[in-house]
Amino acid sequence: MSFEEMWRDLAPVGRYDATGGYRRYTLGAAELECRAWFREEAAKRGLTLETDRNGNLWAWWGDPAAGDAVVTGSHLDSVPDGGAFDGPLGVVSAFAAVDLLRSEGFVPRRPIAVTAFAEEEGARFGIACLGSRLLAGAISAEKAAGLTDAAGVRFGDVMAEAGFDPGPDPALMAKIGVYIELHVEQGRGLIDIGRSVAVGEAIWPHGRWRLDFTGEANHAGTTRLEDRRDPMLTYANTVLAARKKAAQGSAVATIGKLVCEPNGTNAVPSRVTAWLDARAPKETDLHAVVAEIERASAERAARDETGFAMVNESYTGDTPFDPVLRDRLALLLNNAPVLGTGAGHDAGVLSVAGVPTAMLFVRNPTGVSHSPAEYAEIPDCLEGVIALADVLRELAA
Ligand code: HGY
Ligand code: MN
Ligand code: MN
Repeated sequence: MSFEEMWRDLAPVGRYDATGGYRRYTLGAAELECRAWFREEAAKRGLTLETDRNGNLWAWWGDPAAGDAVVTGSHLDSVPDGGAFDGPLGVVSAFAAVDLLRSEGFVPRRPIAVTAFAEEEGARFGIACLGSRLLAGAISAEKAAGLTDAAGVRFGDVMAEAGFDPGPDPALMAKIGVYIELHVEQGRGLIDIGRSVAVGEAIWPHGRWRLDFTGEANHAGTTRLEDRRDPMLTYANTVLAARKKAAQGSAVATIGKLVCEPNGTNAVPSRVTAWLDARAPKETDLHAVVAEIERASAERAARDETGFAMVNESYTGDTPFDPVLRDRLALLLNNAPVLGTGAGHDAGVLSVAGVPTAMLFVRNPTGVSHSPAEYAEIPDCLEGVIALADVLRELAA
């Protein structure tokens, strides 16, 4: 099966040996190599490659102008030190499913496209699913252009240099009849029910908030404790409050990224910037927990005489997948289990934009993701390819 050959080709690209994690950041060297890999795979199959204005990659089987396409894919970018499967499994499986259909002599009645969306993780420019949000008009080109990476480089400049002109693409959106995203399962579910493939139910409401803590830089040795305005103290309390409020409020909250300025061992910081990732099965719970975290932080900032501000950077409400499509695929796939997920996906963005969308999850024995330890067994991955081929055959016949 072509899956294993593609998997082997892609595995070393952007892998950071010291951690075993992947560092594939949009339009960085490793991700450009992933793009070259996608182009080669498309060319090998005689698929027509299209790179849209937002840097999303499309490999067409059939004439896209016919419309009502069956589109399937995922993303090739990673979180810092992410695993091998989150994203690439969906893209490799899509190419392998096309191979399987072709080996049977299947001729699709609708165009089929394999896709890879840009900046799904938001690891470089901070907003997840940036490529699909731009495509769907869910974020303005102006707002996206101003996003900056850790070095302060603007998304607008990087994209212009690469020859892209980010913005909504309603004509391309109109060509998508249905979108199917196969993805490695994130979280434990399938291993406990002894199945290798699940169908997606919905994506939890989730969002990202930037937290700005400001204080007064001072000497670590000569400044009395009572004279300090230390933003690190307020920040530290916010981390503890986030965990406590999430636990009390049926949500999850994570602070996994922070920037400390000036970041000196012997200096009380002047500013700490951190990012809150909060999610919950119920939208009302999510809003309540985020409000609680904001209140607790503001109270602590008053005590510490520091400044505190919280800015919502991205938000996705409750995102159910198309229920008719969901049930049709579950039935088709031998009564596959139907599982919700706390992970965001381009499929969620397209679903919110009105595209009938479904997800397939491939068993992850430990459930671990966004980590070098993320894995799926190859036999399960091959089951996923067969399931995806069954779905494409059903939808494009
Ligand atoms: O953050 C997420 O849920 C996804 O992996 N981008
Ligand atoms: Mn991810
Ligand atoms: Mn993903």
